[in-house]
Amino acid sequence: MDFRDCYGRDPEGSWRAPGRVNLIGEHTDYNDGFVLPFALAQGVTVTAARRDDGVLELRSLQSPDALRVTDPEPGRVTGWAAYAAGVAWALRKAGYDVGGASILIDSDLPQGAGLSSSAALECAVALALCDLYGIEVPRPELARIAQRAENDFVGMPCGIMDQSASLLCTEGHALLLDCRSGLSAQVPLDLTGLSLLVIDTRAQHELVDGGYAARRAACEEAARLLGVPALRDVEDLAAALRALDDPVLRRRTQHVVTDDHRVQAAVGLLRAGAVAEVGALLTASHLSLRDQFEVSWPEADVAVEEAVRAGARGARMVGGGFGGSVIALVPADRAEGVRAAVTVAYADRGWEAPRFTDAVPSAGAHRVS
Ligand code: GAF
Repeated sequence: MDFRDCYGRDPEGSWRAPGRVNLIGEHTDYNDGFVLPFALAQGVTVTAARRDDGVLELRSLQSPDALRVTDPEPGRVTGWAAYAAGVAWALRKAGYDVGGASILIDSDLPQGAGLSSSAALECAVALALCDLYGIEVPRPELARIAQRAENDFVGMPCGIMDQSASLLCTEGHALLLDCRSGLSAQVPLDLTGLSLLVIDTRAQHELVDGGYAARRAACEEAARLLGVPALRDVEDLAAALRALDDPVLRRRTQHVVTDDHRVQAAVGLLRAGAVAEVGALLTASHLSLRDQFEVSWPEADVAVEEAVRAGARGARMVGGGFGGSVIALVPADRAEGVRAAVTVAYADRGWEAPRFTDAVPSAGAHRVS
């Protein structure tokens, strides 16, 4: 089925926005900290044409639903369509006069695998609407508009990482983003001799359901008690941990502050060409996410453990947690062994077989035709 089959006319163009893997710096974005994601080759493609009646028509090759949204308002649109309609709403709220459109969505990103399929959808729609209506929005601002769609229209209190990764990443690089200032730098990610294996643990994640929001609220409460604007501002971790009475808030703070440090350390190693050395930081980040931030899940812990046992230089869960994917940094000649070890460990436990993809640091969102 193509655009013509759906809408009986030709499209005006196609736009593609990638999913992401975050190399390191998890749950640091909404603490005004640092992240280091890169864009995947997999993503969401939107094919679209303007409509002159303001209506948004939405179809997806991954869903049987056909939706017509006449007046996008929070709460009125649910499911996958809310991410697309939310972007039109957020663009209009930001003062950009985007009109209606017929939109066909296609994706080769697994949903719920923690690879940011929602942000990819938002960013592809955002680019399409801006281009169709001849509106130029700087990409960092477009990322904030897409984030607003997710925060205020979908109701998921995410940070700015995923939308920034989808819009700002470049091929062969990771994106060092300062989530407070919005300043970013491209950091070369040369994987020669290494494989960055994405292991879809097949435990689906659902971030709208409360665990993510609870983590965010705990971080904000810790910052408030410590008298700093955000956990990024904690300079003396030991003193901060002594000052917090609540052991849960102490654990959350410890994770955020140390993961911010790990981002800086990883950037130093990448810039020095010591990519394999980043592995140890990945595993340290995973243990922190498991034990201090408490967002890991059994399939991720087993994947990390088995990958490292089979020769990965390091591995960790990626994204918000509670399900999704793990990445493992593996010498190329050990990649087969790692896949086999994780597959056997899952089979032994009676779990659904994991899926593997080699991550290739790819281009950010762009017009395709
Ligand atoms: C999810 C969110 F959408 C991001 O903003 C980020 O907080 C991430 O979880 C955790 O690092 O992907």
